Amino acid sequence: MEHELQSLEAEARKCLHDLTDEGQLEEFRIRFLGRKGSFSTIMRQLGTVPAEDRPRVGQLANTIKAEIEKLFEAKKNTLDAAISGASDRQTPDLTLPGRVPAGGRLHPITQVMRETCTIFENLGFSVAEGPDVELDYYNFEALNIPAHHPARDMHDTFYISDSVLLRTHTSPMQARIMEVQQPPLRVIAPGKVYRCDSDITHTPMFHQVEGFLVDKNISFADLKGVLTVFTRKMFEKELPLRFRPSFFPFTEPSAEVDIACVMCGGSGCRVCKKTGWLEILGSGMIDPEVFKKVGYDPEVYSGFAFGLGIERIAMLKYGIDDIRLFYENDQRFLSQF
Ligand code: 2NL
Repeated sequence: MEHELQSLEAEARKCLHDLTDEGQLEEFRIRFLGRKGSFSTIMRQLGTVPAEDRPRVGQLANTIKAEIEKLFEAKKNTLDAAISGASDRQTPDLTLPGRVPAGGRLHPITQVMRETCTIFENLGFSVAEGPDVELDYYNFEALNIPAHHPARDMHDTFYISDSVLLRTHTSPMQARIMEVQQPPLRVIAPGKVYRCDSDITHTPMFHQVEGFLVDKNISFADLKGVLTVFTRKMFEKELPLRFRPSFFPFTEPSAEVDIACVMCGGSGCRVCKKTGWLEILGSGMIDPEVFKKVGYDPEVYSGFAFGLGIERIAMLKYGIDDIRLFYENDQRFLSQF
């Protein structure tokens, strides 16, 4: 019996050492330590051992069983640790669909702004940016709009002090450039402008690109050529154009430029108010008074200038009827561009 106990111990040790998963561990427990397991079976036979040997054999059986139980617990702990460690570094499931990262994109106004600048840069214009907070002088005086001139009313100006304001257009930058550079010049000034006005076609801040070209012998034909190229590139088709007489204090003669309605093609609809035309920008030949203020001789130089609203171009290009959509930052709107 002692011999049997010792070989059982050796076998249990070997099995415990070799087993590698929880299933085998459970099989081991049932086989050696369970109620019908090897140790229980031997213990039940203790009665057949001669009485004088019984205490010694019984003690040996208890010691061996306790030892195997201790080894069993230790093995169980190492297996548990190995399993929880393994679940932390499971191999990736390569059959799962990938997660699409949320991609950002440029705001539609930024897109149209950049597109506008690129078209003019390709025509040889350079880009100049200036301050949003301007002097009254450059915003009005230098552009032939003296104090109390009725044109000041049209601008709904935000004043910061008597002589400082938020620019109402980007032409002040162009007056600054003409002051310090001599013709020939081809410059556009993109940027934010501010007017105290708010409804479905006006926001208190919007974006403009204004441009001018000054050289000897510049005529209205040059203005028509440059603006025709611009509209055709921007709207990606050979749209009919119309130059309609207008008035700006800094240009003479002045013209507003219309394109055939992008919605109805010219037959008349709600968007073009049944006229068949959409106004897209203002332009004209630079007034000799502006040249005199910056020290150019109007007898030598002539030039044209224009100003366009980026929001207006974007609304026409994409068929948007409320300017405020650009500034609500609704992802459902923005993700369409
Ligand atoms: C409009 C009209 C215009 C200009 C802007 C300009 C600049 C200089 C000299 C003369 Cl430096 N003119 N800019 C000229 C005509 C029209 O804008 O309706 N803009 C949205």
